[in-house]
Amino acid sequence: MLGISPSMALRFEVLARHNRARASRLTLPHYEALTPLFMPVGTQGTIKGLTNDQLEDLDCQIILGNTYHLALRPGADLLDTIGGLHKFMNWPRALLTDSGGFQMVSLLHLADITEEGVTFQSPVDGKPMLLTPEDSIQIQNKIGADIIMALDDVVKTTTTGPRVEEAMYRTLRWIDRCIAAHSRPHEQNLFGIVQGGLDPQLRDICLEGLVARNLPGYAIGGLAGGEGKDAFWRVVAQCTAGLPEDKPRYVMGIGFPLDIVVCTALGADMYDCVYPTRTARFGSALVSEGVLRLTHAAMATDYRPLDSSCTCMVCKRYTRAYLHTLVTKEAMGSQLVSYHNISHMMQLSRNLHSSILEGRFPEFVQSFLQKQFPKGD
Ligand code: PRF
Ligand code: ZN
Repeated sequence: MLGISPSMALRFEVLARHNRARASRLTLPHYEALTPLFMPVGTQGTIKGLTNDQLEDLDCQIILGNTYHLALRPGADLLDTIGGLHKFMNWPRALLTDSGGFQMVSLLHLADITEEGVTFQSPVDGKPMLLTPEDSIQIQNKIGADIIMALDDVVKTTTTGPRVEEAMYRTLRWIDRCIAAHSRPHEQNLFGIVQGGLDPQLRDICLEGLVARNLPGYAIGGLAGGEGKDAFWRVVAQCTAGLPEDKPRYVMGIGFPLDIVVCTALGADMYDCVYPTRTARFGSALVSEGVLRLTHAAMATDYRPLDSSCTCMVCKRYTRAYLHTLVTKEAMGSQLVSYHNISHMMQLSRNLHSSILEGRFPEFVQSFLQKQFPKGD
């Protein structure tokens, strides 16, 4: 055991390492999770197309909710009254909620950020509304997730100039408002989010500021927004190097298997993305070789399973040809491909964990890359 966090709501034990990669046990109030870990996203308190039983069968350990969506429906006070989102959706394992600002800015083009908070037009009645760091934390305290995220000022990674610096300093000012507003530090873990765009100096200032606050965990934000892979990996490498060894590190919005493998090699532990379920609804299955387009005409007469190396319920029972006739037409098509895709992501998480634990991480990465990029493609 290389490190145990002093926080009462979280214990983080690094079980094994290979260079910067770690295999860990993350003990949260509702679940003991193993990392590296992909966390499926359920904005409205549901992972689209999957039941809680299926999520448990698939070994999902932490699932995501979103403050902005849950505050609109069913509403924070209703969740508070019935004892939180765990009870409302009857999910016994861990939950994580994002703070809402990023979703508002990326979903609502009318959102605007000021020092006070994020202002936006209500999608219900069009009235202007404001989400402050205090509001976000208060709502997340009512939702009751195991991990809650600070409200951050996020700019697109392709943004340059003084706006990037402003957003980073504002994120640092807001973290203190979030910490002060957090009323349940012994039941819920507040993670800070490192911003600073692609600028190493800004990232360093943010890292230093957040690490000084001694939070139970840290996220790396502001990535996966259209920047090049080299820039993305450079920022992740800088952030993981600057974050404490004995705290979990979460790269937000990352869901391509290749990115998860690379970020894990760089020392990250947790990931989330809508990609596996969203791409399923558009007819794409994640397989060992990459992505299988089920809408392709050739699939109509392909009687193999989605992935011959997958042992999931969908691969045991259904053919590509059958799924080809369902996808993009029948709800069941999206549901079955989502099931397989989440199974694929959880299998990837387990493979990363066990290969680090068993001292064969380089071999795992090599075989992963060989399948995805055969013969130097
Ligand atoms: N901040 C928050 N949520 C996020 C991100 C972020 O930077 C990203 C990465 N762009 C995904 N989700 N709060
Ligand atoms: Zn499968």
